[in-house]
Amino acid sequence: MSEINHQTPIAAIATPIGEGGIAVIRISGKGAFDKVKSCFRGKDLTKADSHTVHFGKIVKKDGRIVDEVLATVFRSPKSYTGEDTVEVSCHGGVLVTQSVLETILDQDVRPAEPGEFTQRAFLNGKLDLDQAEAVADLIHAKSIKAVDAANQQLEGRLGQHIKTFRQQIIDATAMVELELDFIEEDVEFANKEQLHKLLSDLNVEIGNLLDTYETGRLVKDGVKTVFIGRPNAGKSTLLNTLIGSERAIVTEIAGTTRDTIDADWSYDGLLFKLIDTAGLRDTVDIIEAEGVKRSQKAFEEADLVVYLKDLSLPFDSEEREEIAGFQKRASETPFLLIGTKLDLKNSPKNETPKEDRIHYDLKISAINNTNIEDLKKVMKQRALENKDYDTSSILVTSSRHRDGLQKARENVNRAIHALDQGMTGDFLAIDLRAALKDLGAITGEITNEDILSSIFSRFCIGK
Ligand SMILES: Nc1nc2c(ncn2[C@@H]2O[C@H](COP(=O)(O)OP(=O)(O)OP(=O)(O)O)[C@@H](O)[C@H]2O)c(=O)[nH]1
Ligand SMILES: [Mg+2]
Repeated sequence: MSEINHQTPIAAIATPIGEGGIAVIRISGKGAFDKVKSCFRGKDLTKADSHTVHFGKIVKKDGRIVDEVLATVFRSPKSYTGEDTVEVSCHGGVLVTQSVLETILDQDVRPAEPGEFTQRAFLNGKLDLDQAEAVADLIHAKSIKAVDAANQQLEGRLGQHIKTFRQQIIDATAMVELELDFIEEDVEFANKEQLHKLLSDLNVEIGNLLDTYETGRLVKDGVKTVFIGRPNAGKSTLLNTLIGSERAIVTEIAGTTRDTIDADWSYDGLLFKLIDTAGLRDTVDIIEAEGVKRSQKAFEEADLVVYLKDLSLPFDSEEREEIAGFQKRASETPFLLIGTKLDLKNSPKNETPKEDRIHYDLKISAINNTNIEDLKKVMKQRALENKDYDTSSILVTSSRHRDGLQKARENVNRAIHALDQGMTGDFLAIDLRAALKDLGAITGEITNEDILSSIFSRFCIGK
């Protein structure tokens, strides 16, 4: 554990603003106990043991009582930030909470910036940078799988991998330096093969971790799923069926949905960001045309495209081509072709003509709830297709971590190349040192103000 740096005291409301049973105000920093003591009528908090709770009253300078509270004392270094910390639990009204905070701030305490408590925890060595980021991920998580992934990172599982990689690079550097010591005598790498193997293995291991990013991204951010198809195909009806509420307007008029409509939907622990779009067709209506443009943009960014085709109607001239285009691109953007209104299709007068036979991934009726459960399964399967997905394995979920790993791998590859080319050890050492830096940036062993402020500004105030 690094030495605790006791900074000026800061305070913030740590619970959401709103009415609730209780709210918590957190105070951390140098002299935190003294500061709270000056407005707390109850036990002398400067004398209280760590991890003890004390009943008392928060009082203004003029003696007016603001609220009855419980104050929990955490003595440095055994606190979230590593500093002396008090958590004041007061009644959870908006005004009362604000008044308690203001009374504490009146004691020469500064309001905390977003994420400042966690930033102090990081600076005091309580958390690695990737663990601090996991705290934000955990708070923002919108699905159980995202919670799992954040918890793994918070436990330090990613950090462990990175530390192992760093150690391997340090070992490789030691071999290179051994060679450098003998450079005058023109000694070849005695253990060139061993070094080569070490670096190649490392290259593969970093690659394996990098491969988890595609899944990690989907787990953390959700699967951007775009419903497209002709007007009236049943896109909005399906969105409403999945989320179980009438989010999108449904009518029998083709061209009902004009703008893209988003809705979050969780299935089997995975978040889907559903996007209902304006039906694709040529139109002279300016508003509808803008909607069609937005639909096109939505599917360019999609993680999963679900094309809905009304089974009761024949294909129009361009529809088959359009579908074939999506199918061709399916290795880049997973695609599902779903036949809709199966209930109508089943009636004899709506028999599909033979030439319209095409392979559907599934046929559904949103109105009769036919095959909707299968559709949910298929959506999840297709979204995570070809992606190693094992809940127990560590996932890289952040683009910052992916970038760091990618750079490290490039530098390791450069070192391998230099070795193959018979270059001298000093060249290799440069590449290896660079790789070490790239990995160190992930866990925060090497960092700078810009990185820290961009990471901690994502946090809410009070965390
Ligand atoms: N019989 C039957 N009708 C359906 C089904 N799904 C949707 N419909 C009807 O089809 C019509 C169009 O449905 P929408 O969900 O608005 O279609 P859309 O694709 O969103 O249409 P636009 O917004 O115009 O692009 C409505 O009258 C729905 O009630 C279904 O499974 N069976
Ligand atoms: Mg619609």
